[in-house]
Parts: sequence; structure tokens; C-alpha cells
Amino acid sequence: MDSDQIRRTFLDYFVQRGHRLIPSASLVPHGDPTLLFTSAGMVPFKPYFMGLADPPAPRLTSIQKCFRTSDVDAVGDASHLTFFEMLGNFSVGDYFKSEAVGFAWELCTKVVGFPADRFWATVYTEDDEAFELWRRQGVPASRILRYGEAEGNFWTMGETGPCGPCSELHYDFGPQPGCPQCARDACHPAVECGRFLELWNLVFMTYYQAEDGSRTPLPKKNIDTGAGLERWAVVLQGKETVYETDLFAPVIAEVERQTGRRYQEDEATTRAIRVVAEHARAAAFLIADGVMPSNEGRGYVLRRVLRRAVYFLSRLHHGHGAGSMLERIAAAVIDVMGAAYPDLADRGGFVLRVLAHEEEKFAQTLERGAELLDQMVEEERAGGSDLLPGDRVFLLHDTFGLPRELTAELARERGLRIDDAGFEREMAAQRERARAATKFEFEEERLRAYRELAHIRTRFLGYERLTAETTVAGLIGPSGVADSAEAGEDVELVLLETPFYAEGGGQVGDTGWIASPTGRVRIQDTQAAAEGLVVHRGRVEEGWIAVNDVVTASVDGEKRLATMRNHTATHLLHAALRRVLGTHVRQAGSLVAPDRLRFDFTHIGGVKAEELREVQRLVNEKIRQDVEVGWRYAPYQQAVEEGAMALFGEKYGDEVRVVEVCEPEADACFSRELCGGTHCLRTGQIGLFLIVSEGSIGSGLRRIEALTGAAAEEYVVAQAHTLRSLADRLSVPVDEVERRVASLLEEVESQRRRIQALEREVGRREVESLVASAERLDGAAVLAARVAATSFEAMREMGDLLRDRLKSAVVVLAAAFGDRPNFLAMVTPDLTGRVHAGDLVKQVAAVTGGGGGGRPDMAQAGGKDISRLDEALGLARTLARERLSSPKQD
Ligand code: ALA
Repeated sequence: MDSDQIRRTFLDYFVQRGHRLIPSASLVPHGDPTLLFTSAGMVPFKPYFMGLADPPAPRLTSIQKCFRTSDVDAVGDASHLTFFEMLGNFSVGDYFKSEAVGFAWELCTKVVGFPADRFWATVYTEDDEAFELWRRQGVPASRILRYGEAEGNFWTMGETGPCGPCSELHYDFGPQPGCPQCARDACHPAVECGRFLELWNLVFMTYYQAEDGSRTPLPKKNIDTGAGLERWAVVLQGKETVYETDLFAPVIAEVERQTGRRYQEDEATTRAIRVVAEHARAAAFLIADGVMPSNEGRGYVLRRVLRRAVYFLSRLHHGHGAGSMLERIAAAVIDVMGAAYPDLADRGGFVLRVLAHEEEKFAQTLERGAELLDQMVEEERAGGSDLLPGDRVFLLHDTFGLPRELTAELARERGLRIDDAGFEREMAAQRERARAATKFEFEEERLRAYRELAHIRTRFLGYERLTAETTVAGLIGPSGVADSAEAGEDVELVLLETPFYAEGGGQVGDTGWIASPTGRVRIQDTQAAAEGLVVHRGRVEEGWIAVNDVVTASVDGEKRLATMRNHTATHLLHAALRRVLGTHVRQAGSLVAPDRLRFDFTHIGGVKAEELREVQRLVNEKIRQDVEVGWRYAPYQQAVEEGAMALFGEKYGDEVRVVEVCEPEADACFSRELCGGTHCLRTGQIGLFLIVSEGSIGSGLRRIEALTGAAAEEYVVAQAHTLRSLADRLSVPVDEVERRVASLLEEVESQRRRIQALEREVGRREVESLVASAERLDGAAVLAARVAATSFEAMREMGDLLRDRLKSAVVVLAAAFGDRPNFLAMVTPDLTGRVHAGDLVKQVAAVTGGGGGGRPDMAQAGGKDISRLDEALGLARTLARERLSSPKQD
């Protein structure tokens, strides 16, 4: 069976048994800050299991693309992957253990045709029911093992989330040579000698695990299963590792072509080729789902994977600089996977550009990191150590992206070892920082309250109106669900209907008032706590408010209208960018607030001023045409087929809202997006659109900030005012300001050049007198003097002149600038064996309370106490004399 047949067979089987087929969700989990990546098939269904949202059907099946960071360092062996496809069937409160076991067994042994006598099953220690179920399918009792939590038979998502005991199916390849347990006929799946391969995990999902580790029952009993497509392919295609299956073979072949190496040439080569292939595949999928390389969060994980790929490529190809090897390898990935994942194929061009860009950049970083390493090695050696400390290795890894393996190798070539334990400590500290940073700060109390209120579905009225008469359906006080709250207390109110928009799709939540006959609540924010559960956050300002109160909810209209202008303008901006820059442009983030809009988008390279002007012109043209902004509901698939821009991370749902700006007479719409936000009725209401800034916010990512409506007007008025007063000060009319400023700048520049020339002349004369004052010691000159320079650059220039004149010399110059003493030490190459400029300047600067260092021939340092400058120069002279008269030591 090729991998596509496996996918089809699996899905057909479950669809025929009443399961709704759900397409793979994005690798970036939608609305779940507890997770960096979609790491299992059940992730998009988490709200269903928790009872926070209704599933589209009680039985679901999917093939979910997954990414896991836990095994990055193990990639390269036979089976560990960062990216993989998980086949799964799910029951949300529908069938349970017996059907799940029955389905799995029938599909494996009757439909797919795995030989039944190769299977072993594992069950959770005390799960007699599961044990009995496998027995009934005909699995011999000797091959049903009871494993505890330590062996992985209690599945959890992570620190929190739905979880439950699980039961696994393992495939037995037969005894492995070299395995003592196999030899004694005592081997079992937990031994990990390569004999067993886990093919399917069935989770009997019954609990919710809270942050403190406590487990409470979920509303219903559920089934969540996961089977690795790649592993099935290994067995069904009779291969030894995933890399030989049809999912990887063409990619491996491309790595071989690019590097001129052979897979299985030797162990290290095989591993490197696998890492490159695996990481190229994972990176391509991550980028296609909107992740861009960066230094934090998801982007950092992507960057790490990419850099490992480039590093291993450089090992395979002896040096990088081969250009876009990774790009061509990823093209092979897209060839293999594009049919099953059309999004990957659609965004292929963009994916490849990002990869080529990152590869090129990292090649440079690798070089810079290597230079820095040279410096560090020198310092350590000078200090008599042959160990590169862990914090240095970590710095190279963290700041310069130099993988530890590479640092170790380069250091070894220079005769140093690296401090592995120290590096591990730094890494552990960083992991702890990262963990603390990504941990969801969610008070358990509040989460519990939301689950309690999850049955309430607030109807949103805010597309048509800004006030509504309605009823308080739920109330959350400081310690959970409550009946009432009074003046001074913070509350979250849940209403039966609401005109308040809950933050989403980049648009901020509405603010306003909720008033009852007995009290008033100032609403500062509106959020969706779960699907359909809208909470209005605020503070009771007067009286008190209670559940079942009839209230008037009024949105702050002026703010909301301003927000609507910015939201509609955001859609026009997105469309205009795609017209002007190309259709690779995609929204990567967006903020729609009352006072401004911010739009992040993917685009490699800069945006020219005239392109930006054209974008702004197009948007304003649409505004002047005063086109109607229409919206309607449509099935997701239809909307996407009609060309609606679906954003990354959009969740599959039956009906989506489409917002479009179409002129009646034109056949194509200017803008069409899936969007739940609130919009102007007509584009003319935006009034004016002004881009106030544009720039890069990371590789391949750019940000535009813009204003509309009254904010844009105020901006123009303020700018005009500034220009007017500038013109007044320059005593010219406004349209001559530019010329006047240019001529003033020219004047300043020519003055600067004159001063520089003068300074240089003074410096040259100073050099002459310095040369004359140098002391001679055994043919070498020693010079330590104060000079009038005002920058390190000027000092270095003098240093160079002195070197040329003195030929063999130790020179220390001191100058006062920036209120501080500064030092430059220079040693001619014939003397660096005896005097190290870096060490010298360090000791000298220390006299004035400063520090610094550098190369053996040139170094600089800054000090603090200017009154001790002469003393410092005296020490410089003494040290230089001492070292020059000591015997040469090389
Ligand atoms: N969610 C389960 C897993 O990831 C099936 O193994």
C-alpha cells in the first residue's frame, strides 16, 4: 500500500461507520494558548471533549498534520520525527472502549491486512475491561501487557487538558540480534530494542487534568485514537525505517543529489541525510501554516529546525555557500506531499523563498559565529584553559545560532573541549524561562466557571445594533460563578444576547455599559471564553447586578464605529497589498482597534515607497467609490472555492461568514475574506486611509500601521501644522522647506568635512611628536601617551600611523571623550608573542575602573575615573618594559 492508499483506506473505513471526516487543521492551534503546535489529532477537538463546544458530529475522523518538539534531537534514528501525520477516529460521548477496540482490530487485520499474529496489545494497569476486549478479538493473553503511567499507558496532552488511560497496538518484527531480552525470550514493547513498533494508541478519554495535576471527570466518556501514518507505511511497504517509505524516499534522493553523498554510505552520513530530509519537510509545513523564523515562540522552534538542517547540509557538503540546497530539497517535499495537502502546494512558492532566505542568512551567521568562536578560543588559551565554558557555548548557540555539535567540532580542531555539563545547565535554565513564558496564565477558578457556564450560547446582535435589552444569564465574580455583584467589584457578565463584539480576528472587544434598574457596570473588555460563551468584563460602578436581571447593554458607539472603519480598511489594505506586491502576501497578524490598525503580512524583501503609495492610493480610491460592504454565510468549502481569503489557523466549521467588497458592475470582488468582525456598511464611511509606518518585523514579515477616519484627519492636521511652523522658522514658504533644509544639510556636511580635515592634520602632527618621544628598548619602541582624539576611530587612525612609523612597537594611547577615559593598545606582529594587546589594555583600563579586551595586536577599552589616566599610562609603560625585557616565550 502506498501512503495515499493508507490514508484513503483509513478514512473510508471510519466514514462508512458513521464518522464525519474533518480536514486537517493548521499546525498552529487555533485559540489555544496552552499549546505551541498541533501535536495530536485530538487538538482541534479539545473544546468538544471538554464540553465547551458542540462537535459537528459525535463521531469524527481525521488525518491531522502534527508537529512535536520533544524529539528534535533524536531525529535521524529510525523512527523519531518532528512532523508526522496522525490517523485518528474520535467519539465525543458516543461509542467507548468496546467499539474502539473492535474498529481498530478489524481495520488492522481484516481491511488493511496486517498479520494478526504479529500484534501485541498493552492496556493500563488496572483496565481489566480493555484486557478482556483484546482477548475477545483473539489476542493471546501472553501478548496483552499491563503498563502503568511510566510506560506511557495513561495519555495526557501535556500539563493540562483532557486525558485518560490508553491501550496500544504494537507490531512485532521478531527478535533482534544483540538484544539480551530477545535472546531470553523476555522482550516486550517497552524494551525499545527495535523489535516492536507502536502502530496505534487508543485513548479512553475520561478526565480533565488541571494545572496542579488533579484529575476530574469530563462531561462524557470519549474516544481519541492516534496512529502514525509513517509507521504504518514502514510495515505495509516492508521497509526498515520511515525514510525508505514513499513518504521520504524522493526527498532522501534529492538530499543525495544536492550533496553528492550516498544514503547509507556510513552511519554519520545516513543520520545527517535523514535529519536534513526530516527537517526540510517539517519546516515546509510550518511555513505553509504561517510560522515564520524568529527568535521566540513558534518562530524560534522553526528557526532551530531550519538551522539544524542547514548545519547538517554543511557537514554533508563540506561547507555551506552552496546556495539554496534546502530550497530544492523542500521542493521535493512539496512534490511528495502537495497532493494530500493542497495548501502546501498553493503556498509552495512562498515556502521556498522563505527557506532560501533563511538558508542564506544562516550561512552568514555560521561564519560570524565561527569568528567569534575563534576569539573565545584565543581568550581561553591565553588564560591557560583548554575548556570552552558552557555559557560561551550557549551564547554561540543562542545568539549566533551555532549548534552545539558544530561548536564542539570547531573547538576540537583548535585544541579545546567544550563544557557539555555547563551548556546543559544553561539550556535547562533557558527551557525553564521558555516554559514559564509560554505557560498559560489562566486561573483555575475562572476556567472552572467557564465550564460551568459553557451551556449558555450568547446570541450576537452587534452586526445590526449597538444597544439591546436582554437578561443576565450568568455572572462570575472574583471567586467563581456567583449570583450577584455589587459596587466596586470586578465581574464577568454573560448575557442571553449581546450587541458587544468579543475580541476576535484581530478586532478588539467592545467597551460600554450594562445597566439594570438597580446598578450599572462599566464594561472594559469583551471576550469569548469558549465557543459561543461571551463574557463582558468590567466593574460594578453603582448599586448591584444579579443573574436574571433585565438589563440594557450599550456599546460605546463612537469607539465601535472607529473600530469598524479600521476593520473594513484592513480588508481593503490586505487586498491592495496583494494587488501591488503579489498574491504571496498573506495576513500574519492584525490588530483592529478604535484608534489605529496594525497589519502584519508575509513578504520577502522591502516595500518601495512608490509601492506603498500605490497601496494607499488604491485603498482611498475604493473609499471614494463608496462601495457597499456585503456579508453572508456560506459553507466553508464554497467560500474558499470562491476565493475568499481564509486566514491561517481558521477552524473548519460548517458555516462561515464571508465579508466582501464588490462593485455591482465589476465581475470580480476587490476583497473577499472569511471574517466574523464588524464592518462599515459602505467603504465611504472610512473617510480617509493613511499609512503612517511600514517596516520589517522579522525575516519575511512586515508591518503596516495606518489610521482612518477622524484619527487620519487629526494626523494630517498635525503634520500640516508642523510643516507650517517649520516653514516659519526657516522663513520660506511651505513648498520651499525641502530645498532649504537640503541646502542647510549640505552646509553642515561641508563644515564637518573641514573640521575632520583639520583634526586629521592636528593628529598627524601629534603623531610626529609622539614618534619622537617614544622610548627605545632593544630595537622596539614603547609609547604610552595621552592624545586629543575624540573617537576610537580617530585613535585607531593614529595607531595605524604610529605602527607604520615605529615598525616594531608597543603603543598605548589614552584619550578623554564622552566624559570617560578611553584606551587603545596596539602591538606590532613581531612582538605579540611577548605582549598581548588585549591583556595589556585590560590591566591598564582597570586602573581607571574600566575593562575591555581584544585581539593580540589591537584592543580597546573604556574606563571611568579620568583623574587616574596618567597613572594608567604609567602602568602601561611599566608593563610593556617588563614584558619586552622578559625572555621570548613562543
Ligand atoms: N492523542 C493520542 C496520541 O497522541 C491518540 O497518542
